[in-house]
Amino acid sequence: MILNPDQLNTNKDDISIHKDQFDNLASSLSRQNIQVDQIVNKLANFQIAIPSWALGAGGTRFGRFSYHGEPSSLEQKLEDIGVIHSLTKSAGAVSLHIPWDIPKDYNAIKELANSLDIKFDAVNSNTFQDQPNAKESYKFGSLSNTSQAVRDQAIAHNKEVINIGEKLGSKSITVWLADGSSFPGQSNFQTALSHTQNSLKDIYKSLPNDWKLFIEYKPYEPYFYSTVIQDWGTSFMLANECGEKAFTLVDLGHHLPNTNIEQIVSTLMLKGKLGGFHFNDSKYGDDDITVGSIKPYALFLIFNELVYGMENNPQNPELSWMIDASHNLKDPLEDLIQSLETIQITYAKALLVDQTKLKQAQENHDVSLCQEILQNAYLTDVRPLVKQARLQQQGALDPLKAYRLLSIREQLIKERGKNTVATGL
Ligand code: LRH
Ligand code: MN
Ligand code: MN
Repeated sequence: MILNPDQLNTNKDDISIHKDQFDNLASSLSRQNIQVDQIVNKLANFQIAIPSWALGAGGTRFGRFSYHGEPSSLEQKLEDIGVIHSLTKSAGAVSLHIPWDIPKDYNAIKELANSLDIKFDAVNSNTFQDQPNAKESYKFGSLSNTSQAVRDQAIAHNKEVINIGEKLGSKSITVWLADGSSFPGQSNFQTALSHTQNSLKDIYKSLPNDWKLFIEYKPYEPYFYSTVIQDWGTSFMLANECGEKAFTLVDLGHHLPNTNIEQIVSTLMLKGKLGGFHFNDSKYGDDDITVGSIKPYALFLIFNELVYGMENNPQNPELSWMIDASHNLKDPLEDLIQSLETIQITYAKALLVDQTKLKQAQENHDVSLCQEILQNAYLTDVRPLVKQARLQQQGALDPLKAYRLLSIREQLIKERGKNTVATGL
């Protein structure tokens, strides 16, 4: 189903109340010397990639429950992203996981993406599952495996993913390794790390000049005693040894409880080594639930550092933003709309932080004022700014409401049927 912009006149009922709310907020912010237009433009330009694996209902390791009308091909996944993008105007990119979503007809896929205003963001390799007919098994690791044959297969796969991405116009590859061990003594830490470093260097050699390599870390899962790339420090070290086109990727769910993620973000940006970002939220581990559903203030503090870095760290490249969330209870499209909304809201709040005042308060060691400045931004209801950014681009004032009013899921079920299964996790 391809959404026609005419179908978007769901804004009619809400436009006058929005205008009032926007004018009120804009005049109060202008009195604080905040450039409202600039913030609205930044919000309009902020695009977040949707991963191809988040469009079907995700599972748990105990079961997978299908959601009616799920996309069963890459084309249908792109159409779903097209729907979210027409409503939110903030999902103008897709991130493919290979081999879950290998295009069959590259030109047709590129044309479809283009017609939906969707770009190809980072491509993701997968050496955490064995593929049918694969010669070697990743049961005991991939890039870190003690067997040269397994490492070679995993390296070749990553090079193939780069080739696929090149044909689509992607400019980066994300490597996440499940490699690790579940029992003490199972693996030699130094050997595993050295193999991983050498394998990454080999992949890096095949990286086109205008590409980036993102190295994702995660402390545990699927293995429960050790993970080879367990934390940002390990990723940073590996990226440094690879070279200037290699960067660390931060996934919000990949930290032990209470880790100060905003400080990690800040350090990486200072060093020019933060390349990509995966949004989600969690209460316990890598829960991959809707962005901002559990710790919205923590997300704000992280965004505050991201905004600071984007404004003060020209040494850091533009970031690749992606939502890495999927689960099995909500309509996946509604869930993504909610995540996108929270990301935009939180970005807007971070843009309100008065950096000059904050710096002054920090220099005066006025701790209470520092906290007040952050709280003041966080407690401002910025939804009219986010709506205004969407309105400017002919998006929906309230994307979730529009999604329901337009009966999109019902139409998808009519088109695709009830018993559909998407590829992915
Ligand atoms: C690993 C991860 C990584 C994978 C995705 C499916 O937990 O965050 O980014 O590619 O999930
Ligand atoms: Mn991730
Ligand atoms: Mn994850």
